[in-house]
Amino acid sequence: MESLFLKACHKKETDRTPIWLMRQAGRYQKTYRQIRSRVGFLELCKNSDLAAQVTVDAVRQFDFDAGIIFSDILLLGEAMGFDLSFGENHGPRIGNPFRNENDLKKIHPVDPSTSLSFVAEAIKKTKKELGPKIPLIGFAGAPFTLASYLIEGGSSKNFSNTRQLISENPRTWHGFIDKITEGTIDYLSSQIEAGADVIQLFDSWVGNLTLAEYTEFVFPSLQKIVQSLQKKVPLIYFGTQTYPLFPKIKDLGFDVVGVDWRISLNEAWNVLGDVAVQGNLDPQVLLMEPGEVQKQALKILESVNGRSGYIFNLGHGILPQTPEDNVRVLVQTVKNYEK
Ligand code: 1CP
Repeated sequence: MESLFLKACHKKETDRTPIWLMRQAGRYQKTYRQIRSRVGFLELCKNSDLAAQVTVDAVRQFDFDAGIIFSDILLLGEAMGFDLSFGENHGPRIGNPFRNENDLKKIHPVDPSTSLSFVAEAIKKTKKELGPKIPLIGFAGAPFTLASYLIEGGSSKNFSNTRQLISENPRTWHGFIDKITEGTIDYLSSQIEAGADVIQLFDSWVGNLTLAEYTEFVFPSLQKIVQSLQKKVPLIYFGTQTYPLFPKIKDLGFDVVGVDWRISLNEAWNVLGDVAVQGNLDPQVLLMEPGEVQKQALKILESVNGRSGYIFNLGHGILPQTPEDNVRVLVQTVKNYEK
């Protein structure tokens, strides 16, 4: 029988709302921090036994309706020849950021069966552990968001180097994003082959672009990805601050679109039309009293008003300081809510 989560991706009716959370396997969890005290982050991603364990731990400890494979969007960048590191307490660093046309020649073609084989292995192991009832989400960064890390050399506030490349050297930008897109399609295909039931594309920072920039410099790469993977498994597109881009996002044909907390689900549906939607609890709410967590979750569920094609999630990743018990309260609230 099809799981609740897959039914919701397909906009079918469900008895209750499915729930999983972004960054559900991570630093807010005691068991995760214990593993990370022994093993570096990249080492953890590349050890398929441990990556599977971390994925499954989150599902079991909190009773989520879906798992997401433990990995990171930057690993594809590493497979393309970028020098990736994660220091303690800081995000990704790229030792050889993308600068100009010359760097295009240095990019390695991606063969996921060799340079990223640990991801497919982790997916197979995780699927075996989770069994047929809990679907597993595979993922990659969307081309713009991955490119932004590879150009900026790490996290960024204003994406100034990336936007400069786009505006001053569009040919090089297109050359770069085309290579990322090709690698992403092969990488995601290998995840589907290994057993991923759904694919989520993370475009976390694309909301920094104008609609015109998005349309000309990002949209075609997403179209290619959707066209290549569509109909194999449901595809979810996640971004933040993307409301102004919704009129274009709508045309891409993703099965599910992520919504952050800056707009309501009904405002999102009004623009997106008849598509499944995922979101949109503010991750900050999980730092509040359990009663407030419950109240805010119910407010969202009531606004959905039983509409099919809704997946409960946060508007962005769970914050590391989130109390585990609040996550349990949230899951119970969503599961007990009668549509
Ligand atoms: O010290 C640690 O343990 C590292 C913290 C961490 C974790 C737990 C990083 C570094 N990545 C991850 C795992 C991860 N990353 C997952 C699987 C876990 C899960 O969701 O359950 C996923 C799906 C990602 C995806 C990811 N990585 C995104 C897109 C989603 C989002 O949150 O916007 C992004 C932007 C990254 C980059 C990244 N990796 C890690 C950090 C701290 C960051 C963000 C840095 C920044 O803010 O720019």
